[in-house]
Parts: sequence; C-alpha cells; structure tokens
Amino acid sequence: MIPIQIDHIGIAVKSIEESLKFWEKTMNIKCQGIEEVIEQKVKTAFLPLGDSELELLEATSPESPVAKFIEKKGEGIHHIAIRVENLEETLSELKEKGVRLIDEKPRCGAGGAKIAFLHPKATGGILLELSERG
Ligand code: CMX
Repeated sequence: MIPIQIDHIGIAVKSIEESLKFWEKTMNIKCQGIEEVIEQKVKTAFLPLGDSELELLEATSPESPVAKFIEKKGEGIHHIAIRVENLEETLSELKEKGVRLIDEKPRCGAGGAKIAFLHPKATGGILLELSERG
C-alpha cells in the first residue's frame, strides 16, 4: 500500500446550499463544482483547499448512507479519504490482511476518481475511503 495524501474530508450536511453560506462566505473556501453520484444517492460539492479538499455530502434519498448518518449522528464529518497509488492492489493487500472492506473492487466516485470504502469497525470508528486519481 502506498498512501499519498489526504484526498478529501467528507462532511454530511442537510443542505449544500445552506452549508455553502458558512464555507464560502464566512470561511472564504470556494465551491468548485457540484456533482450527483446517483449510485450513492448523494449530491457532492467540492471545495479545494491546498492539495486537498472538503466534500459536502447531501442525501438525495432517505435511503442514502448520508441520510442514515445524519438521522443517527446529525451533521458532521462523515468520512476521511486517503489517496493511494494503486487502489486495486491496495484492496487485495488489505483483504489478505483480513481488513473488513465495504467495497472489494474499486468503483466510480465523484470527480472521476476510483474509490472504495473500508468499514468503520476495521479502522477504529472512522469511515475510511481510499481513492485513486488518474
Ligand atoms: N463514520 C463512522 N462510523 C460510522 C459511520 C460513519 N460515517 N456510519 C456508520 N458508522 C458506524 C455506526 O455508528 C455503527 O456503529 P455501532 O454499531 O457501534 O453503533 C456501525 O458503523 C454500523 O453502522 P450501521 O448504522 O449499522 O450501518 P449502516 O447500514 O448505516 O452502514 C456503512 C454503515 C458505513 C457500512 C454504510 O454507510 C456504507 O456502506 N458507507 C459507504 C458508502 C457511503 O458512505 N457513501 C456515501 C458517500 C459517497 C461518496 O463520497 O461518494
């Protein structure tokens, strides 16, 4: 496994529009795009910051993992994403080590990245996303 950097921090919000009032107007961190990830039932807003970014996540359905998260825990940090060099190899390596994976194969995430999640029970309580960018 070759970790590169924090790719982004995912923040669950009830409304991207409402949250942007804080992040853009108060914090002066500008949104550079909003994209819907239909498979995950979320809308995401990207706010680049240095080499990394904040990703605001709004559920598009009550079945969305983000809707379930907000229902249980309220708005807040939902996941941390670490960029790795070769996601497919990394997942095989982690599987061999017995790490509980949510996604055994990479899938398409927002911004054209390949992504996969590790279960929070395997990481000390953090939903960890691994991502590879082309
Ligand atoms: N961070 C930390 N812990 C979390 C968590 C999160 N985001 N979501 C759930 N958990 C914890 C729960 O608190 C629970 O712990 P306890 O048993 O100690 O209470 C445990 O994980 C199981 O949670 P659950 O509510 O029973 O299970 P869910 O059905 O809600 O599923 C999870 C949780 C992580 C497996 C599911 O949300 C998932 O598969 N997530 C990956 C996909 C995803 O989150 N997509 C949205 C973002 C997409 C994107 O960024 O593109």
